[in-house]
Amino acid sequence: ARPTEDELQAHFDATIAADRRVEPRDWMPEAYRKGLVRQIAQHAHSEIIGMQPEGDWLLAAPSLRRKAVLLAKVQDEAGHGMYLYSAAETLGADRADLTDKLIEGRQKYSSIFNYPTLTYADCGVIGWLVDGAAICNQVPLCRSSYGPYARAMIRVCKEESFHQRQGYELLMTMMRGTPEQRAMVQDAVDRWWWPSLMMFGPPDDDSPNSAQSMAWGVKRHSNDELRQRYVDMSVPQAEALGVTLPDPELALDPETGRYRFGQIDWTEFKQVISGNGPCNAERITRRRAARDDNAWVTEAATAYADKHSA
Ligand code: FAQ
Repeated sequence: ARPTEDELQAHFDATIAADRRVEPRDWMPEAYRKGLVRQIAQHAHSEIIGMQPEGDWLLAAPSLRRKAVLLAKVQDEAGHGMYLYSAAETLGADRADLTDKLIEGRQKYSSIFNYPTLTYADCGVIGWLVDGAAICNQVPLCRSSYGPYARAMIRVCKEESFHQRQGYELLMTMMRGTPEQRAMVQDAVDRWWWPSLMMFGPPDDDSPNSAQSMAWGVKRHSNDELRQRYVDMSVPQAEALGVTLPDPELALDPETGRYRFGQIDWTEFKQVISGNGPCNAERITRRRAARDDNAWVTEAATAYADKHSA
């Protein structure tokens, strides 16, 4: 006899309760599937849109070595995006459809990629702070309840760790340079610090998806918990680098051993995620052009595959 809906639900609940992985062929509640597609698609879109801020410096990186490093990093981001779209496909999503939703503003991507890269130091700061925040957020996702997503995160996190070190190394080099170079690093830190804190999402009491996502073991820690870990991790790194984080309220709390920090500008965050950040329009315009200008490649590849399977 085929299992009833109740039996399927009970099996799913038992899988989650025992901390085993849910796999593509397993039965899962529709809301679990939908929630995962939402998060994984948003994550994939972030990787793809995230190629643009650093990509803007590919032709202007100051040496052949720096250019090769940056090119490799940006290519890794494309790879992460492809990997994540594949994970979304195991849930029945269609990649072209997800891309259309991104371009039409029906799916989000990380707020952080809506800020401009004004100087080359921004590339170093993206590696250090943005990849640093990404790691902090994604390491726990390696234990996410959905198998394909969790496994994708293992490789992605290894590469992000490498990205973070290349950013930090770039900044260390600039900090050993001229006063102008050091000022450039400090300026980039001043502009990226607060947006990097927003990457972790709204505060816990204003995070509509958190409770269900954590009950299902998709997310393992709350937004505020991961943000706090990130602050605690970044302060000593800033000291070692010799830069000041732009927050006068940042101070070690002797009782908890954690850093207290100032108020995040949630109005700015809401503006950015609703499409009104400094670079939202530019990012989407470019993504749309890439889709449209390269449609012939997809068409040719599809025609070739059809011919071979015929
Ligand atoms: N930006 O209820 P919650 C990278 C949305 S790293 C934009 O708390 P949730 C690597 C949220 O989707 C960046 N939107 O949501 C790289 C929801 O809207 P919805 C990507 C945000 O899902 C480095 C609403 O606000 N990483 O790309 C943001 O429980 C360097 C309410 O929020 C990931 O995506 C935001 N910052 O928690 C690449 C990690 N925060 O969908 C290139 C996986 C929240 O209901 C260069 N994702 N929203 O319309 C996650 O861990 C979670 O989805 C959170 C949000 C923590 C981002």
